[in-house]
Amino acid sequence: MGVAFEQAPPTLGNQYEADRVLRSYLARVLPPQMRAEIEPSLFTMGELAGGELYQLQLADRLNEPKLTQWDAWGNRVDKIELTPLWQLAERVAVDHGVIATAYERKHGALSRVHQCALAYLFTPSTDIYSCPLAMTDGAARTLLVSGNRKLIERAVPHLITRDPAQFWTAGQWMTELTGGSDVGLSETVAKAESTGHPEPQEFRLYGRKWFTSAATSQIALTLARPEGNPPGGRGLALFCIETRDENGRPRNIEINRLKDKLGTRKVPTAELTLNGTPAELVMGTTDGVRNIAPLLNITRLWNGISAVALMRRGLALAFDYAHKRVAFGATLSEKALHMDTLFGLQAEAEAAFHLAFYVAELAGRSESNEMSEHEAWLLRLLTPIMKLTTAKQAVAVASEVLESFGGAGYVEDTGLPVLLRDSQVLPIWEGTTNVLALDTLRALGHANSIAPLLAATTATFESLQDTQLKDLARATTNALNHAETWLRETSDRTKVEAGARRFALTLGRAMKLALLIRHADWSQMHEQDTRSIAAARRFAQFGLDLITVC
Ligand code: MFK
Repeated sequence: MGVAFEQAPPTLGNQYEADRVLRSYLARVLPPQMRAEIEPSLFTMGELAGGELYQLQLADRLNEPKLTQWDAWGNRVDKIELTPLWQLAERVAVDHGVIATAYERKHGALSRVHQCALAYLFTPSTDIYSCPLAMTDGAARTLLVSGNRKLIERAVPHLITRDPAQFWTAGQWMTELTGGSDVGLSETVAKAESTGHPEPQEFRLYGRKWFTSAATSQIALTLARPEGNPPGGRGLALFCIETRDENGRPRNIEINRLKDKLGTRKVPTAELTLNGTPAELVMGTTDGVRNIAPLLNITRLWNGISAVALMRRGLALAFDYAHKRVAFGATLSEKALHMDTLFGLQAEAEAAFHLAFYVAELAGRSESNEMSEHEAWLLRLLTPIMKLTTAKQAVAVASEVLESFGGAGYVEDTGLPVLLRDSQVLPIWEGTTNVLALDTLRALGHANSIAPLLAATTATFESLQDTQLKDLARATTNALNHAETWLRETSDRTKVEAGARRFALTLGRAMKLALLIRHADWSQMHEQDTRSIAAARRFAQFGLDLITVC
């Protein structure tokens, strides 16, 4: 009898230990003392992500959240039961401070980097539990900057706790039937209740929310139009809702159904009717879109961190498998073309990583009030650029990762197809590519120039040692120069709008390469490691200047 052919599956080790890019980055940006203090937390999360969580993720594959609308006695209950993976993910996230770390601020501004590193390790093994975490983080930040003492005291301690019994998640209920991008079209009405006192006013909300992710949250930040307010985003106000009463019943909220989505199947995304739901104003009776922006910017950061995390997971599996799979007489790792393909993907992921974590650094400085005016401008500009470009890369990389497994990548019980389905949400939610390309123009404001970005990037290149990197640096500044000239010389606003996506993609690629160059130079000098230089060269080969090629 011949021996049956059996294929060894890909496996994962400790996902912190195995991640050269993360470890090298942290060695550059963190003071040694801080790195020594936080490494145990990253090591533990890396162990969970490659071990217990990953095993449960594979076992939990077919489970989905369940909505029960009625109990046996005819009472409307609208309960959602989460899957075992998500129940464990919540405990792990809270126990290990995946939100709390950013707010305890034990290491000042760099606490945000620590938190994002935890989130990056945690995310790929938890089937987008990053969604409720992102919104919870964004809600905490939004409430803190709102200055609303009552809500800060009531809600924020629950959002940032390390005690699972006290933990609340927050939802972000923005999207209505009228659309997800043009939030100003929202039709939900806020009716003021007469309290007999001049202040504070109480409100009840009436309307339908069409795409509410993670509908199990204890609170939600949402937009509604106080009666008499004008149409558009300015006429909306930002409200905070406590979703359930002390008996766990929805507070005049009906969950109509859960969405049947392409991916993110563990996320209980619901259609809701608000039928007189009590709601508290967060700040002011107008300007809801502006007031909810801190939440949007935090969830966009999470989107980018999730994008690089999913790319990393796909590549960890693909590289491992390449050492196991034998075809045409050798392992795939011995095949020049297969490895060349994977190294191309690695370069994309590595460049994306540096932009996402750079935005995390800036966000941390902003939250610690350590930010210069220039950095505040950079954070505002790079957040949409980072979100839109990393999301696009995540989809492309996930698709190639599946292909690198051949047929196995197309078969559900390998656990691989979910990578592609889940990545596909990243360019859609939290602002599509085009909406964020327009937001990039909005971020430039009246100055309508990227000259400060160009100047800062050129300045970081001055200390470069490596000649190959100096060449790549020239290509980067050329691309930024080109984008600046295009913006300056295009006076027709319709043409600027039509080119906004190419403009934003160009800035994104150029900034990724700039950050990769800076890191590669450091890594060569301090770690005698030239792999980041190889990644930078490879990333540049794919093209920098999308304004000219599209
Ligand atoms: C993996 C984890 C990912 C996270 C998971 C979360 C799951 C949740 C799923 C969702 O809820 S997805 C739905 C998310 N929805 C969006 O992201 C909305 C997308 N649309 C936009 O972002 C539009 O650009 C926007 C709604 C903001 C446009 O609305 P308007 O009313 O046309 O905005 P307008 O008038 O330009 O701006 C109003 C104010 O807000 C301006 O300030 P001023 O009043 O001072 O002039 C803007 O500058 C300000 N603003 C807008 N976007 C901003 C911002 N400020 C700072 N940052 C921003 N990003």
